[in-house]
Amino acid sequence: MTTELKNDTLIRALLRQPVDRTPVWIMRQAGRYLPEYLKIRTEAGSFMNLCQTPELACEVTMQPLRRFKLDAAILFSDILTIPDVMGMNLYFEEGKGPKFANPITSSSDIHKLPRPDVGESLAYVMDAVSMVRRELDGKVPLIGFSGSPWTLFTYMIEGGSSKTFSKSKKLIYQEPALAHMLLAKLADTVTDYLNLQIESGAQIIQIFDTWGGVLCARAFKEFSLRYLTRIVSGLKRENEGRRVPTILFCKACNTQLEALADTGCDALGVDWTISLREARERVGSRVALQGNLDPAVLLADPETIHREVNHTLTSFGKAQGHVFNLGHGITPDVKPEHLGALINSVWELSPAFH
Ligand code: 1CP
Repeated sequence: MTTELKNDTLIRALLRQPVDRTPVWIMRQAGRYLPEYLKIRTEAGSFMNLCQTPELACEVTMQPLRRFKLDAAILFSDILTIPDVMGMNLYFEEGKGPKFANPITSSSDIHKLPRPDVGESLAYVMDAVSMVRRELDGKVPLIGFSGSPWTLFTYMIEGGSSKTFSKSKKLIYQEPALAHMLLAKLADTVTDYLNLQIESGAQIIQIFDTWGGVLCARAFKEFSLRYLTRIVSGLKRENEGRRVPTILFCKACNTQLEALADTGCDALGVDWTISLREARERVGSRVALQGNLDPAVLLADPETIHREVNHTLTSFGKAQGHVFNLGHGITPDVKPEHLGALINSVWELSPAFH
């Protein structure tokens, strides 16, 4: 496996070093908006089979890179592989999102959850990481990822997706010690998992706190931020003689940007509800920023996309430390050509900002 990196624009931008254009990658760049993904997904039979077969996970990771001039690959997997190997047995019911064959129904179920040996039970993820690195051959860096402890906790306690997060919130308010026990176990597991991804070849790490924004400010600090900080301080920060930048993406957490910038991460992913100008003013030079085009812009025509890309670049302004991305994942109803238009616009417009 080569350790040479032909395009390190993304790593440089995440470390706030000079670049000659703004790097771009897209959250959920491999997925249901691509017909070639849907084909493999059907052949694989189930989403879990796709994740658990390194050859298929590798193929799906590479698909968007064949179409678009992206500055990174992101490993194809899911954040819910951790609860799966803690014994909850994850499955996806068609059109209904994630479910667990062994849901949590009592406090004693929570006590019984093990700290898994992810090197063993998630070896298929590490195999996929090594395979993607070989396939990339140093073309662009590979991003590894995990869910945050709080976001994993919500899926585990709710038994799947939720609109109200009632069970998770009841637990943190009524039984905080029990909640902390599980969150601490998740934080240590996530740290092991991410360090193994780094050792297997992941060159950048992103942590998704998709549901941090449902907590009040005080609960966010106690039940999410504390564990994000613990993970960031436990991560291996260098590998193959290169810094491994860490990105925290916390959706709907814009009131917490300063605190997130103090976790020791290199970059913050921001959603589209804040202007990059304001986000930059608030975090200063502590971290790079990633984002933050509204994913719905991709439903509009290419001229509109071009104009909105220009707005996003202008909002960040002429400075170091911007990574172009959406403010959340691309949705399945987007036409692949529209994503192509976005990426071409970033390549065309961004040199003027450097
Ligand atoms: O059948 C299918 O094809 C299922 C769709 C799908 C896909 C394409 C799921 C199920 N997961 C994924 C891949 C995935 N998930 C990636 C791949 C890499 C890439 O970005 O290209 C990543 C990074 C994730 C991470 C993930 N999974 C998050 C955090 C990111 C985010 O978008 O907020 C979350 C919350 C999940 C849970 C999950 N997995 C799948 C679904 C449908 C969901 C969401 C359920 C919900 O809305 O609560």
